[in-house]
Amino acid sequence: MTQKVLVARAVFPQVVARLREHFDVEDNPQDSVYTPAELSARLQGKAGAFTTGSERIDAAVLDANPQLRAVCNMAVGYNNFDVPACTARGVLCTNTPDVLTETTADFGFALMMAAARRMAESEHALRRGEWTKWAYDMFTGSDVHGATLGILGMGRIGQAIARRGAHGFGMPVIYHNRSRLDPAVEAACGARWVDKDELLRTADHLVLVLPYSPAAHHVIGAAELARMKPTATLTNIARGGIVDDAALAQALADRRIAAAGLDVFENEPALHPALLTLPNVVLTPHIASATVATRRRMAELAADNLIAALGCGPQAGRPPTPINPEVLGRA
Ligand code: 8YV
Repeated sequence: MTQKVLVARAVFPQVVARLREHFDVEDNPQDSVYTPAELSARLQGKAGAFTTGSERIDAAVLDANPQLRAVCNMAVGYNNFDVPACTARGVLCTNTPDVLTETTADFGFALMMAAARRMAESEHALRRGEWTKWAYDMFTGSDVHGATLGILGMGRIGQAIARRGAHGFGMPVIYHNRSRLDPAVEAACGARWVDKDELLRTADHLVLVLPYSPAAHHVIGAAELARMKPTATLTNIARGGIVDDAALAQALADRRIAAAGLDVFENEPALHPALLTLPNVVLTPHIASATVATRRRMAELAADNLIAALGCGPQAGRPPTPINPEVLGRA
């Protein structure tokens, strides 16, 4: 009998059509955002799910759906999966690394530059008709070239941002990560490991690229913001929850740091109301991976994973990017 799968959100019709070649697909062309209870109900009878990074797959969902074999995110982040709970039940989890690295790094760099050079703030003023004359101090920001770039979290995307800074903009690059990179990789990125305190105190532009985990919750809060330079910028393209948004809004209001660029938020799509009123923050709606080509590559890779994980297609049993490969081959 054909296996059933759920596509939890609207995605490229061509990708849904590919899944239909292998599975009985319940898709979501209306793009409803399911509550946890709705998600669990829609997973009834499904062997697999194509998810997009925000659908929580935890012990309760798994126990209500013991037939589930694979959950495949169209996202590199996978904090929506309780991976140990999935592994304990033999459920394969997959994500979409690599295909979005350069696109996401481009966006992180652009957001950092937009914050440093006050692009959103000045554009809003222009649209309000406030540009009446040139002034020597009109929207003066801080330089990016030659400034010290700090990166917290030095995985694939962090390294891609480091390369842009070091090789494109002549920036000294410092980073902090639980583990130091291999010296050859450090050299290729032009980056130097420092402890977190030095990172906070030294960076002119700090970019957050670490994965979310409970241990990463509020790693940037009031105490950390207080250690940054008053001229510094903070950019977050990682996950909401890594930054204490209320503390950041206060630091921006008090000009304890100069500016921020935020693509992710604690309770997105809701924002901390203070952020919306502040001039010195550039706000974007979680779009760092959003180019047509990259979103298509992410969707195709998530589909490749789902097809292979459920024993179909040319890579049957060998999904390309498993998170918990130890479940593969279990009966
Ligand atoms: C996604 C992301 O757009 O890949 C990630 O982890 O945050 C973004 O690229 C988002 O998760 C929805 O798929």
